[in-house]
Amino acid sequence: MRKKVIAGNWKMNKVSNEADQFIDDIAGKVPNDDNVEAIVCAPFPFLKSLVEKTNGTSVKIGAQNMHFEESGAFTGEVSPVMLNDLGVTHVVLGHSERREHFAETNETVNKKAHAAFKHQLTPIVCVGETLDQREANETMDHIEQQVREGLAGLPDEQIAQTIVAYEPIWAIGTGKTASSEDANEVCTHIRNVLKDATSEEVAEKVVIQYGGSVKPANVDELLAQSDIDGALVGGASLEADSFLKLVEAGT
Ligand code: G2H
Repeated sequence: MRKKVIAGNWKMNKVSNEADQFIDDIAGKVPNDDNVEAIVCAPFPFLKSLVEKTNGTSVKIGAQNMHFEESGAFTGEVSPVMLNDLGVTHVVLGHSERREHFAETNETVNKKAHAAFKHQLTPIVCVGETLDQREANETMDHIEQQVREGLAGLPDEQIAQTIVAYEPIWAIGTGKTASSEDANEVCTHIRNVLKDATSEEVAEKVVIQYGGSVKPANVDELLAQSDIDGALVGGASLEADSFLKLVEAGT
């Protein structure tokens, strides 16, 4: 039985006092339930404070990106060593906004996934198709390639711990959500690709999230699907009340 994982992706939002206030508002209200995990993926400047503030609670803190190298001449970058040192537990990799604006590729995602595990970080690996790809019937092939190349070379026990987030690009921040059935069809496809790449036992352990305009009003229906094990949530994760409702839906 897979647990539900609700991850907020704040993207480039909030200032430090707003970030701290959010944690104050949810602290003590996030259920301590083995069936659901709540993660807040925040901008780098807030991570230290948020890790400290969530210490002793069931909320985990994640980053939204990182470099794959441990240190060196990479001006402006943040390494997995730094994240691990802060107590960060998760890292979003290959979000479509990073693929689109920051030249992230399956190859860099793969290097980062390896680096994440090396430094005890759980990667949330994002995959998704554009509207053009969906209309050209290329969704399944595109997703398969992103999954296979993004996770290439990881041992089975690491693949079992990887979180894969399916985010159709046309549904991100647009208010359009894939229908629960359409979202589940792709999530099932991801699990089948993982089965083929590893084994049924491993693939059944992988948490697969849906992302793209998830909100309290549609989360129940999405989480009720057979292969959707959680949500990666942007806009609706910015307000404490809304985030709490999403986590509650996972219990
Ligand atoms: C997709 C999602 C969070 P939103 O990017 O990763 O954002 O929920 O605002 O569509």
